[in-house]
Amino acid sequence: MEKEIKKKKDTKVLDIKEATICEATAQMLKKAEKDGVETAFHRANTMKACPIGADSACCKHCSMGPCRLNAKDPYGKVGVCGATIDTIQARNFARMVATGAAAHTDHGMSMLDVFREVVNGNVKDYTIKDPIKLEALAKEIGIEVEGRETEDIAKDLYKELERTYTQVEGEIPFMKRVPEKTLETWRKHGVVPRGAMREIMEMMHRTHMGVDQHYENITKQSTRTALSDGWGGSMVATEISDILFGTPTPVRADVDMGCLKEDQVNVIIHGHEPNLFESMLDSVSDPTLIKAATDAGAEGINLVGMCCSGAEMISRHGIPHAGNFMSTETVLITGAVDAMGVDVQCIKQGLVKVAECYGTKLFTTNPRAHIEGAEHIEFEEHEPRKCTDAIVEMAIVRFKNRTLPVEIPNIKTTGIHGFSHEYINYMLGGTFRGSYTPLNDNIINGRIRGVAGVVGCTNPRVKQDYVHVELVKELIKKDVLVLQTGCSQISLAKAGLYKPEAAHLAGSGLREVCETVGMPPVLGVGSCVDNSRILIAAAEMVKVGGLGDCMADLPAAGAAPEWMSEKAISIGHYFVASGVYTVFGVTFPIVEETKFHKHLFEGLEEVGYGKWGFAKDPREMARLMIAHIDKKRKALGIDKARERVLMDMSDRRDLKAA
Ligand code: SF4
Ligand code: MSK
Repeated sequence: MEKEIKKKKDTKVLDIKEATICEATAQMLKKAEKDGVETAFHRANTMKACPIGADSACCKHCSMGPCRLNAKDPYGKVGVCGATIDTIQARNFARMVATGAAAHTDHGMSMLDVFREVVNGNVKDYTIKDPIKLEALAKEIGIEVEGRETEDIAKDLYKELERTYTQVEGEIPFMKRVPEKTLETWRKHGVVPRGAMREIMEMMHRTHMGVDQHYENITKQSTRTALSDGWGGSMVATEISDILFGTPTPVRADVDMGCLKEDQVNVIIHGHEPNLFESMLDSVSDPTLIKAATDAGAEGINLVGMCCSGAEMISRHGIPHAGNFMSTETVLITGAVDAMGVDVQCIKQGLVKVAECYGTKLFTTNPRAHIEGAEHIEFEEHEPRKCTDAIVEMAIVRFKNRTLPVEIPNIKTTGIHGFSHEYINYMLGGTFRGSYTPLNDNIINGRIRGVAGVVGCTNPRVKQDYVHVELVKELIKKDVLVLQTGCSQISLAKAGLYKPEAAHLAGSGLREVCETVGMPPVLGVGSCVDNSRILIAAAEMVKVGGLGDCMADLPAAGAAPEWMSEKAISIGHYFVASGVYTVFGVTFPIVEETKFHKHLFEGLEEVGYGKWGFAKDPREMARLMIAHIDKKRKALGIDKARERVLMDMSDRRDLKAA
């Protein structure tokens, strides 16, 4: 039964207009205040961020400390052991990279575990949905495929990809995808990743008290670790999920809280690993469970996604999506959610209390992630339906016993999602000559100014969705094609930019391309591990030719304007290491004008990588990104708009030479 909701009197008043531009979330925040329910928005409003922590000017790596340095006078003192501000910041940054990389690579390992069990015939509930991709991927990383059975190729693929984690010495398989000159830079600097387990282990060792105490050397290992995520664990997660569950193709889908249905049993899946959600899709389609729902008086079972679990499922199956990270508590305030199943990453502990207030059943499912106060039903891939059926059954019971009034914001937006890099290839080049050539041509002729990846979380320290939306609007207005993942994708989808008609918001060049191809100016490519799709797309642009020899030459930039997680730092750093100028918003965990700051924001670019940037304001962020894109256009000699010409490889080579 629902716990009695008591009004809290001590909450500092939250200015809802300043908290979010998501109307559904705002409506639910008003209801929360009426109901006396607290959310992360309220807690962020009353909890002042620790200024020393925000600057990363403290260290608690040993019990001689914790040591606090002064961000206003960074070289005025050192830690008890003598560690300088640069060592302390670089170590803290490195540990964020290591944790973020661990999260993505462990997610990828889970997908690989499922794949192995499917291939060995031990898991029957999942199958290989995309054997064409399996074969193409195997071939790409050097596995013989001619005349062989899919099962045999799959076994070899498993063994090969396992090296992404366990390889002690030598390069991991996906290094074969990296443009030659980019790989050369990494080899020169000694940062080509070995297996992620080794890189993360070494990173943790080197940041122990009294080990690596030179910020440049620490950053070198941060780079290697981040690359073992982006071109390793995350890429495995994306590719194996596509092979098992299908490679996304464009699909029309709804987003926002209006996806909930008052007269149906509403089940939300939130987290990251797609296997839980895929099994839930089977459960909600089971005639026995549908009958149980109708017997309980419901019109049916309504399955909805949130956060990155939702981003995976909207891309692959067009499953409706109720909202991003900062809406996961507020969606429960509707009273319409009968069960929420969660797995790993970005799951607020605060969900327990909100769920309790509205009688929503909250279930943890992953052995890695229990939450005190939530019921745990372990998800086991050998018998996945046991867990997901049980969640649906309990959701039906909750539906039957609903007592509190339900209030669902009548807001939802339709858009097109599911632009895998394979589909972008096909969309631009056609079935028989799928290629990124038309994209490169349109960049060379100036219709498209460049490409931006806008990704990452939402964060209650900034107005939810606002920075994402304003930044992307500004970029497309200036003819920059935007690729998106994760919570950022949902921000823009809610704002209506995933409709092809949103092309009218783009500059004339980008608009023309969008209208010709029939695509929106903003392409959603999936969840946060699917940032690997952006890496693959960028690598493909280099390989097609005409835009330089390495990823650092591309007129491209990245941003995570409302980031909050350590995974975002790992993502940011693997983009920087791959050659991309990457701008973060909210706050940056470094004291400005230190040597470490200079190293990340300038030094890395000087030796062939990309570089970090920071801006809070979306227009300033867009300005920085566009200035960088223009700088790269100039270096390529394509800074003047050209008439569209058909180019062959030798034209492209001439262009490079010019
Ligand atoms: Fe302080 Fe050094 Fe220990 Fe860190 S490692 S807590 S700086 S003494
Ligand atoms: S869920 S990491 S809040 S994108 Fe991937 Fe969203 Fe950021 Fe989590």
